[in-house]
Amino acid sequence: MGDSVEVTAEKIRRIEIQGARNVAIAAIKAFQTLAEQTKASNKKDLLKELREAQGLFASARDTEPLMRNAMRYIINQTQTAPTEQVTALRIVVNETADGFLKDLSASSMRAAEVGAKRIGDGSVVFTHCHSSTVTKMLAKAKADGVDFRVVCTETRPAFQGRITAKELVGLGIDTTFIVDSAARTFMSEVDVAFVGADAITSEGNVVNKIGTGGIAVIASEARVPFYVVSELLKFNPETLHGGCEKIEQRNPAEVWPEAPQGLKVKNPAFDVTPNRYIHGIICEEGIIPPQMVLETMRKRYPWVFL
Ligand code: RUB
Repeated sequence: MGDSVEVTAEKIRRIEIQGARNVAIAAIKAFQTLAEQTKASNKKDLLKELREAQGLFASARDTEPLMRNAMRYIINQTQTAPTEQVTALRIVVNETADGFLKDLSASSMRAAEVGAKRIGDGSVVFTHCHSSTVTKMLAKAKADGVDFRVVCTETRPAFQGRITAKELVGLGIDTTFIVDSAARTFMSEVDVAFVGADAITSEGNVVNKIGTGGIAVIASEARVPFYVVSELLKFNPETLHGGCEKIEQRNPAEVWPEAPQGLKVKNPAFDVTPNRYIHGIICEEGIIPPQMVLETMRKRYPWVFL
């Protein structure tokens, strides 16, 4: 049995579980645990428990539409299932969650396969933060026998770049680790940049780890193609109706634990990269221009708009 809703939410809050895909997977699995352990005796109570878990996860990390889309999908399927029996509904939650996880895995694998083809022999790849989808793509390129090396940032303040660096070294990929502020210095030797995504807006702008927007500008200045590797379900449907993806503000102590009293320290976890800096979004549909995300979503995932 997996972790409970409470334990999972806490791990997400503390970034023990990090990255949009891993966060969504953990929440989905916790939904399955909830369905397994529930004491609800009717449909209404089971749905209430699921909605409470949904609220807890959404507040554990603000900027995670993939997780929100997944939870909404599972709850909708449970709500509309043609049964009132809790035993049957538990199976609905479990099987819907399994199906979602399977599709998510297929989407990231497809993105990895497509993206890997954009890495040429002898090339230098730049990445920022830790994206499991980007790592999957780099692993695929390595497995395909492409000879390339990677420059990756440490990613202040939580150092997710160290996770990336460890994974890449473990895969036998030649990797150079730099401080975030060295991005411009190293961009001149880079052929292509790849980052993950936490959220994609209806305009095709991308929300990802703080610093991503600046790296995109630097890549543009250096004429380095800048790609976002992401499952399309990171799309936030609320942005279509004028809403903005809320940027998570984290504890300032992550930046400077013993900062002098009276100093203002800000710690936004993410920033927005405007679509004009994005060469393409590498996803389960192949490589699409960011401006085509909305149209592609409507065709592939119409339920997101309901
Ligand atoms: C992680 C981050 C990643 C995206 C995509 O931020 O910005 O680039 O989440 O990751 P944090 P993935 O460490 O704060 O969660 O491709 O694994 O979904």
